[in-house]
Amino acid sequence: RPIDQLTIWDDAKAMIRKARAEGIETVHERLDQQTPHCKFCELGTTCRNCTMGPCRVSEKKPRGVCGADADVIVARNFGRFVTGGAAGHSDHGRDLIEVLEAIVEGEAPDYKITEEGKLRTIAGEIGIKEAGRDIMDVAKDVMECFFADFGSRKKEVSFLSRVPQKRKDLWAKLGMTPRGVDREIAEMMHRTHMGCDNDAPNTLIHAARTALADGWGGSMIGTELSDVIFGTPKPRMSTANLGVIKEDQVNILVHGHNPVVSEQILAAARDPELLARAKELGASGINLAGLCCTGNELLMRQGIPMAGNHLMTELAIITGAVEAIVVDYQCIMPSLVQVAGCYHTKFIDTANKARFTGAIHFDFQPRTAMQQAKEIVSIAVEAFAERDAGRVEIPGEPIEIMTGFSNEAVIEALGGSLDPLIQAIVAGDIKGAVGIVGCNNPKIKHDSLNVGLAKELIKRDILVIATGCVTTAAGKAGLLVPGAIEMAGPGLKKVCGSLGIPPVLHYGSCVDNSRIMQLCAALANTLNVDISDLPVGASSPEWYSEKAAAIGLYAVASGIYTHLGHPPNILGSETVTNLAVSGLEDLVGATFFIEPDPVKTADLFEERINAKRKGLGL
Ligand code: BF8
Ligand code: SF4
Repeated sequence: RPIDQLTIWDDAKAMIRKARAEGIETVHERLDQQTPHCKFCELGTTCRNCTMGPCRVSEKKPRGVCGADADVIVARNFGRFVTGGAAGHSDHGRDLIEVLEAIVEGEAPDYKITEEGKLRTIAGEIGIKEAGRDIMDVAKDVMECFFADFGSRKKEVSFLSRVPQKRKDLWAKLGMTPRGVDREIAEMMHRTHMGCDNDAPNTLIHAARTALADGWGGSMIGTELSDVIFGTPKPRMSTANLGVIKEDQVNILVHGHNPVVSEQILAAARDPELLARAKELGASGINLAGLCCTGNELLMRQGIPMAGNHLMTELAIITGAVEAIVVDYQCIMPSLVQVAGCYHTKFIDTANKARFTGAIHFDFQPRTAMQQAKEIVSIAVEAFAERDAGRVEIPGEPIEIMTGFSNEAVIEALGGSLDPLIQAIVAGDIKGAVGIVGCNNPKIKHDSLNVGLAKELIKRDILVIATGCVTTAAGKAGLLVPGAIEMAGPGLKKVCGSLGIPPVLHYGSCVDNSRIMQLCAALANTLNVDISDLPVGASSPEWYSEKAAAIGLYAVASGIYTHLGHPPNILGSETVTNLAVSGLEDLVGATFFIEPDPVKTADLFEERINAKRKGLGL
């Protein structure tokens, strides 16, 4: 396909052109090779859950060998899909609990409890006594409570304490209360074994429960403990796009999700000895930049610049100026090893659960974190000598962005409570809010919908909250600076202008969608209504991953009207599709809607928000 159809960005276009000139294959060529995709798989009507099959069902052959019909097969496939996402986020959350455990046990010399106050607040929220107790004792109890959230002995995960009672009662009635993270994940694998849950709606209810265990369990634990250990984000300025890669420096890109690794790489990149060695080799410094969600983690807390989102990861290496790409897990295209192999770039993986053939491997551990991080940075520094200056091309100048909007920071900016925000909503200056979250997908022109929808919404005085890969898109479009109020409607312009904040707020990585859930719950609790009564929405316009599906489903199950730019592989079942786009309204007070056009999407959000405002008497 012509380059102009692939992306809206000049930096991306320049690098795709360079890749083609140098004969390097990217995601776009591979998508072309894979198109057309299998029609049965697209519809969700294939099953490989046993060896009587695999089966493909259709009108002509409506049942698999075991007798499962399209409804059962689609529901099982979607259930497992969501569960994969919930497992990814939640296992990331578990890694943070393990770091907290190592801190408590004195076995993580390079990590500490940075936010004692936040840890005490969390303890209070989950029913652990903290007043007058030593912080390490509190940390131990919090750690044990969160580990227990993963098991099966609890009636509900701890952070359900944040959820409005009405919503909790509804979940209890529907059998949707998340009891334990691992429990719901394991139960979904059980239910979808041949001969178990053969009632599509029942399977989907459990899919929602598994997603809720992610949103109010694993992800929320991940976010909150990351804040406790690395600091709660505060507003600050940074930059984004490939221009953040520096021609005269050793460039290290961190990619993946977990700040446990990337925070240590950042600290090691500031080591004076390594800096001296970099200078000896002719570099003027060591430059760290982020990709995807671990980039968001470092951006939110440390202001580290963002090189790009999902579809920029291959292209960042193609600048020819990247000495090392250091990855942990999730959303790391295996192709990066091959792309790195076309240059002097070292590809370094750090997690035993996410190894890449051909990578330099580190089994990154809390006990040895800094020493390992220094070794990794040293590999990058030495690679500078191998760089081929003739192949370096860094497109574009970095764009300014404002980041660091945690709920704590927002409340502080509002003067200590959510009241001014509620007043702005009541007055109609802010009509409502939509979280735009998630990914890129090469099937959709890169960032066209992410940016298009954000612009359309702020024009209509709808505040946008961005996380995940949407962040970089919004940033590059100039939407993450206070000056972006010029693109907003008059009400939003007035409110954001007076607070000095952008009309699109960067709320963090994908696990940080839990911050948005917490904000919605807090608003609902303040107003004494359910989350489904709020004038809010969620969207993932260019989503691709299992994790995005889990996020979408926990948003809907929490009562938030949720947009997807393209459908999941469920259209082969009318029952499942109808439930997703309409039937869920009666159950949980919200549905999914699928719409590829950003203007129509904004219309639908506006309609919904106006209806919710009316419901609240506004
Ligand atoms: O968790 S937005 S492409 S990087 S899945 Fe992945 Fe999607 Fe990016 Fe982060 Ni989220
Ligand atoms: Fe076929 Fe049923 Fe086995 Fe699936 S579980 S592969 S539909 S026989």
